[in-house]
Amino acid sequence: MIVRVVVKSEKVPDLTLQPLSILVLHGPNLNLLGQREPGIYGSFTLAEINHLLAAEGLKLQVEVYPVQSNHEGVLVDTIHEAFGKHQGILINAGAYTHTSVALRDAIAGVSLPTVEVHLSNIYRREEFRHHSYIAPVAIGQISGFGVQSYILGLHAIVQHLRKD
Ligand code: CA2
Repeated sequence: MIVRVVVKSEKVPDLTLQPLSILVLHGPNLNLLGQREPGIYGSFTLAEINHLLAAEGLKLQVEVYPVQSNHEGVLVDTIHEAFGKHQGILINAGAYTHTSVALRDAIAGVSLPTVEVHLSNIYRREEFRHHSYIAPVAIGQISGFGVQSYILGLHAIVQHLRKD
């Protein structure tokens, strides 16, 4: 599912800043956010999270390009297509975090800086969520801050890409 979110700013843009496009990848079941399990994942819907990211992107002068899929192969294809199109990836791979060598290889294959995010603190949950196949190929991981994990992750990737 591809959602285009347009937010307008009245701030004067800083023309010295490098224009950036960030792929935001949401993995399986994250389309259910806001409808079930608010105790674990909060009450924001995925559309609201994408809207918040677009608004934050506007402040940072970056375009965010959100994609959600429940299919591992679609996520792999989207990562491949990101090469040459986006400068970085913000990913919540959902349950594929803990299972997918294919996603890990795709991220390693495109060599795009990637930040892994999770709404919940995966280390405070079941043992099987403590291991991430993504973490070794990501520049960093943010876990446990609800929707703020995404906002912090966006700042982290932009900071990484714009560092001198
Ligand atoms: O905390 C996270 O962001 C997770 O990536 C969420 C995944 C989970 O498998 C990871 O271990 C941690 C699950 C996303 C499922 O989202 C739902 C939302 C509402 C209702 C049911 C599932």
